[in-house]
Amino acid sequence: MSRIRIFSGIQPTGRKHLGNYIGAIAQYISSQERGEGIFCIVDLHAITVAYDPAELRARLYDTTAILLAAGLDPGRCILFRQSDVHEHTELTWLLSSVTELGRLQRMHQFRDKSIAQRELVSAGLLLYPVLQAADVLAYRAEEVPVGEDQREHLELMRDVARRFNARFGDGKEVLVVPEHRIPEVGARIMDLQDPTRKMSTTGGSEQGTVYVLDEAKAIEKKLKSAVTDSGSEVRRDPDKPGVSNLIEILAAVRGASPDAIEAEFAQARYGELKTAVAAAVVDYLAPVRERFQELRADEAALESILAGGAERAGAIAAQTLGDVRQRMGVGGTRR
Ligand code: AQP
Repeated sequence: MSRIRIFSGIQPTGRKHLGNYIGAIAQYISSQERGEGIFCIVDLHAITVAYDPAELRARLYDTTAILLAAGLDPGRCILFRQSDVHEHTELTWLLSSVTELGRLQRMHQFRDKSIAQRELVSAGLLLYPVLQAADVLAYRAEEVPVGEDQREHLELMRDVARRFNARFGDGKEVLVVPEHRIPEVGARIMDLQDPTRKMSTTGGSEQGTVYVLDEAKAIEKKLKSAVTDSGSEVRRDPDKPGVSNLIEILAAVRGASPDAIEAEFAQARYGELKTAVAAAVVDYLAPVRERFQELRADEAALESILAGGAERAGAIAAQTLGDVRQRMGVGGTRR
């Protein structure tokens, strides 16, 4: 039986946070046991908003080292840099012809991020979800592990694949319609200072965001000063977003169910819950931070891993592109 193909992309910011870790990175690591994992650091997505070129390169190495430190194994998965495989950009253009403009304009992320841009709302920001669709569809991936915030983009990519197949497939599924895999626990980790908003790279508060590379002391401080709610009972409730978030974090980090955490802390006060979450998160992230320091120091080794990954990824993507070009009637017939 062939193994399931799993693809996901992650932005090259050095400041990966606990939400990214629980919602996405932890899933990448476990997916190596289940299937053929293909993981891409999406530098071409990062250039759709204002950025500094030298900084981008440095952050790309940071992200590579974080993923390896977390447990991605280049011997068991493909890890590469998006811009090293030019098929992603070519497929973006080809797929833009089966993507509805109005839908792109209505995407939540486009609307939120365009408001945040001071100088320029780029066309790239609008096309971001088409590039994301190309990332996944180029590999004919069956499954995409992501956090809850990516649900809308996944739906668009599924529609793009379906429309392509209907228009050009001649009854065949030329592009695979992927399924998302959103974790049951920790799909949407919230900001510790404003638990009605998701923990986020660009939109959150510094004190409300635990970074993967934070020192133990900083993690403790942030979790112990997390905003909680009125009342004193430790249980999940829509009126208790702060406490619900802490329960969810502890459950995800321990690999337990939120029900089990509620039962364990049924007699406890908020302070005890915060202390337990802080200790668990410190233990969870400490080994990643330690391994990161070592891996990040050797940029040549990181480049070599990314180059090896790009070669393997490129071979798969080139096959899909060959089929897509042929179906769409573009390019020579000998390609
Ligand atoms: N708060 C979150 N809880 C659970 N999962 C999350 N993800 C992001 N925030 C949370 C998931 O992390 C993956 C990688 O995200 P990314 O680095 O590619 O995207 P990003 O958009 O830069 O990360 P942020 O923090 O979401 O940035 P902002 O808020 O600036 O857009 C994705 O699978 C995502 O679902």
